[in-house]
Amino acid sequence: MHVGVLRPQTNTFRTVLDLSGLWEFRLDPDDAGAAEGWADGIPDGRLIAVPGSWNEQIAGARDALGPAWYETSFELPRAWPARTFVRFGSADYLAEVFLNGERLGEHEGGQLPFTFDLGPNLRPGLNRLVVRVDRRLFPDRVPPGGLPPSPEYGYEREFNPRTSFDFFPYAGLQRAVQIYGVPEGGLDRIAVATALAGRGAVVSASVEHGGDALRLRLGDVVSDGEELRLAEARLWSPADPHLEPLVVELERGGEIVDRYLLPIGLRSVEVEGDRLLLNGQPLRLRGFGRHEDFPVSGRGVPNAVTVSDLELLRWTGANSFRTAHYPHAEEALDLADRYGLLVIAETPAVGLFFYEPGLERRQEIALCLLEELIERDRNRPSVIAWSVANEPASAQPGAGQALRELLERARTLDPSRPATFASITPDDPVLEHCDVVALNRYFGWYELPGRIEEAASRLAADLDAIHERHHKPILLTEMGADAIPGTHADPAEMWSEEYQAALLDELLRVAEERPFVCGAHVWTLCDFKTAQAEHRPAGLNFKGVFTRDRHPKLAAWHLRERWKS
Ligand code: BDP
Repeated sequence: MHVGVLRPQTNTFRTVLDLSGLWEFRLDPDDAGAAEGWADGIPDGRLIAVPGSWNEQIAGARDALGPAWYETSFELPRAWPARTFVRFGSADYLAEVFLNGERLGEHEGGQLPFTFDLGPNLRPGLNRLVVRVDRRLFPDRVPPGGLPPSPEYGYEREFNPRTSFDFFPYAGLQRAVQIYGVPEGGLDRIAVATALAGRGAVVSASVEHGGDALRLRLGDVVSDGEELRLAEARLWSPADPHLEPLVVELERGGEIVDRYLLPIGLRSVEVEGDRLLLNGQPLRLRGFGRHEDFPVSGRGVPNAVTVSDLELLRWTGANSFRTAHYPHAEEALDLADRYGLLVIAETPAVGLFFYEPGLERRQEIALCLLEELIERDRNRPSVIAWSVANEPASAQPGAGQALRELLERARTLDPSRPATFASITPDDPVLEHCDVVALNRYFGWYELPGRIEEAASRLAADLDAIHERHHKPILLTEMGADAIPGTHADPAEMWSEEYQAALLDELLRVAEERPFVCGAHVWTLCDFKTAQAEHRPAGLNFKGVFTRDRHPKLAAWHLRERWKS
């Protein structure tokens, strides 16, 4: 398997064939498919849309977590580049891939792309691609699951299916599957670093390739080699999200043999004392934690939903979001780059706990997924920080070492961005290892339910104490209240739209009054599906300020009023 090869694009040297459409599909609840030879073709399949989760497409399959098998076939056109790969945008959770009956390999972890070289197994004419996807919940997976609720496992609520996280474990091929062709010895990996220098900027591209000379172009500026200097730089920022089309060209024997177009943004992110700076100016993030979730398509949200979500986010006046609790579709980040939205990019490591079973393996996978995320998103100006985990059980013995390892790995792989994790642990001992302190706080909901004023004072005291101790910028990564759409109460009462709006008003005021709070994210943009639990009416988390079908609740209007004016 290849990680980190370039996202496919079509140009004179490269070609993409998108396999989105209807595939053959069959659930395999007895896990008998491998022994019965389904890798060579699925008997008695039915049709399913790819991309998309299988849980709501297939009647009765809501809680089926696999394994399940997918099959399609494709034929390459005559004019096709020398080397051929398949790329899966996201297979949740474990995918085993077969081409014409030959096993190409497997990939573990949802929401991150992976590729296989099809070379030796390709045939003229039709090629059959079969994928086995397994989304069962086990303690040694990331995120973990399959355990009874217990403080040791970091989760005390009973869900069915047994997730140790608060979102539905949608399964399947949830993003595009693409066949793509690239030239022999072409560009393989591009990692761009930008540094501002006076009025100008230096763009350095670290490139893996099989050619003998490299050329970078940015508009009229051309440079041979891996570095390009701009005398005047127009910076990327939320106010002016200016993207520069960096063209990387590869030469061999005096001829251009490959080319890649990468839109980049010139900007800097730094932590200075208790401030988070973008291009030297203090940032105040306002926005949301966002899930990828929609009826029927599940976690495989169509691009139309991605566009609409980011439109809604901008409608409220937000300037940022966190990709909770896993990497979001590349199209979401394309939009963020274009619109100047600031992104905290999170790995799939939600619900980490630091006891057996599965301890060592979870850590290995978490490190691996972090690496894959950074590889995928490192060239994006919108991404301003890495979140290596959400709500790990950071008070447990061993947590400090494991989380430090994740944070340090992020900084080693990418020294240009702060690293953090979203913490729920009171007096979290690991915060000192984060560049920015990120806090999830549920005052006024799980703690101090129904008590808006006390919730605001508690938040104020908590923020001041943490600032006093750590002297770092603090980002509130989550706060909120469930509001069942259409539920009203005066005086405001839990579960009503009034309560959600009033609580957010108060908590945001507390955050805004503190200059060391570099931002606040409301949990969450839209209502989303969860596994079944006594605290999740209708199998939904209602903390969205928009409904699951994307209509504004009262809180959305309040936020718009606050953030737009
Ligand atoms: C936080 C989690 C988030 C949940 C939220 C909630 O980070 O995934 O959805 O609580 O309970 O603790 O609504």
